[in-house]
Amino acid sequence: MSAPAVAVIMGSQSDWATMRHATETLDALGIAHEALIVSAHRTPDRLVAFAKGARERGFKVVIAGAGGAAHLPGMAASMTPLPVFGVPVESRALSGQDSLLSIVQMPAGIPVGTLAIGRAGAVNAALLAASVLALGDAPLAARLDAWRARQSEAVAERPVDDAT
Ligand code: RP5
Repeated sequence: MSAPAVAVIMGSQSDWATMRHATETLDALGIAHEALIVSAHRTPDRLVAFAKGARERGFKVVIAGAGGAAHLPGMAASMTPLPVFGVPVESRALSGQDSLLSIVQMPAGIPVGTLAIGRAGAVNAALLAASVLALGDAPLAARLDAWRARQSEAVAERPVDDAT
């Protein structure tokens, strides 16, 4: 694979169980990526260094997952012109509603494309990143089309008993 096009950052090791679904989806599409723990409040200097240097390092898209008072995606977006997709991680206290609201409610001027809470959001963040990258990458566009076709083919026409 070539240099990583997507950075998958997360606020804590505890976010990895959710964010690994983003990296697995990127793997399935053959998109080079790098996963990093970058905490907005525990490692603020690491966040500044990452976000300010992300474009120069060659990243094209940033996926940022965090839970609770989830300021990581918004802070990252404030320091990079790259598209930032935010994944609200399901929190123990409020089931991720705190994460969702703190990521989605960005004031006008600094956008964060916010996905669903948890695994669905992580998978869809990767698919959105793929869509963005596919605009300038015909082979990737073909892989994404094939991925979606396989997904459609996997859906049975009729329900069956005891399907898991
Ligand atoms: C946030 O706090 C992280 O994104 C994580 O979702 C949450 C809890 O972190 P830990 O206490 O599990 O490290 O910064």
